[in-house]
Amino acid sequence: MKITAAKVIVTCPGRNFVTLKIETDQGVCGIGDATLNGRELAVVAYLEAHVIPTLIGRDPRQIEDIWQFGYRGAYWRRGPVTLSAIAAVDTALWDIKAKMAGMPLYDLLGGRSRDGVMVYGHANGADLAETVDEVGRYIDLGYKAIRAQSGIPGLRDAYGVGRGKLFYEPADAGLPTETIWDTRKYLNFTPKLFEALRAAYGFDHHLLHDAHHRLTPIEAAGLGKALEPFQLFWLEDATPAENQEAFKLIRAHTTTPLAVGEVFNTIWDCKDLIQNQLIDYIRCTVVRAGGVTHLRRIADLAALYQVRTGCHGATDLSPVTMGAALHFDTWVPNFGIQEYMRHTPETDAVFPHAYTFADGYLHPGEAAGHGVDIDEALAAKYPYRPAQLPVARLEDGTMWNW
Ligand code: CS2
Ligand code: MG
Repeated sequence: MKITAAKVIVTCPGRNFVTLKIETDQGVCGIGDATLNGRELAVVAYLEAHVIPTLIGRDPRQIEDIWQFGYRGAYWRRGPVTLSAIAAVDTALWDIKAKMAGMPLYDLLGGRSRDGVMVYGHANGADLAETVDEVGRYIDLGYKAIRAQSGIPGLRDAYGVGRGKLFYEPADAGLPTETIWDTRKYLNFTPKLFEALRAAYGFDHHLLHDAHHRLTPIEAAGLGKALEPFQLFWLEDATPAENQEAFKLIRAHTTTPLAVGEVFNTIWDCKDLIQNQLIDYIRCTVVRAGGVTHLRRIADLAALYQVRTGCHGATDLSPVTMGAALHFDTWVPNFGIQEYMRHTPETDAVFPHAYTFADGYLHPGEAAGHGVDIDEALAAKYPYRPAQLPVARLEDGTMWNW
């Protein structure tokens, strides 16, 4: 069996997505997501110039060897561009293998470990009252777990609060929008939000929150401690994790569970955090961390330390990543939760998929492969549009983490 062709499809049904399609001499094709939000064309160039030529003529069944070739063969290891490209190839090859086997991907990985994949949705509002209402809307939609982000009094912009509600999109401009950040205002407000949410809805639902890398370790420790009475499912990206040791300080002060890793690319980025039991959930997902092949390795390391998975699932990960992640989630023994930020109907139409939502759970479906396709004719109607994520500055103009 041989790979005969591979091509990159860029489409923008409201936001940009990059998809790799691999074709074989047996007529079976597979697709993989290669979207890197705000840096899409870097991955396109990497795939087209450096990866696709090495795939032609290879046996698509040799998923492991092709992964190792992409990783070791690059010499310049790691990084989001390289690992997104490797992930796209890997996802497409697992899709092909599962289609050849006539199985949904989760069956090929080792079979079903659960009946459904618990997801969390994104509730966000301009202020506390609106955010409380939005969380209520998600409860009414059947969600068991909800992430709450709110506008902050006295701050013009806050992370996670979009113009839209069910479908907000942060990469909203051709050049980065400049937002203003104030940690003091955020720390004054956030415990009040969760106090109000628990007062309104009780303790039966899981509540989550994303600090989006904005805090120093000691500030993060203080927030975790202040949130303890409200029993969060997790506090995410409390402080940047380039320095994995920073989490020792947070951990020493709070029992609020910690989640990290949406920006990680490999097992090396989370090795110390996992082995030192400094986190509770690892956020890596298929496209960002080298595909199903590498994500499995991260999950297996995490399992040794009772760290559970919590795959990133924002809208900048295409339905192809969502589909593949749902198969992974259905199989992985140490599953925790899956993020589910809904794609727009336009995006769903470009990527017809087998997965479905019901009662707070996503189900990968029974189609052979990962169950997600691309409608190329429709994709071609939405040309690429430059779009970048915002940046953040402190009130005095200092650059901060968005
Ligand atoms: C966020 C993301 O979903 C999350 O937890 O942190 O929305 C993140 O901001 C985007 O994926 C960036 O592209
Ligand atoms: Mg996040």
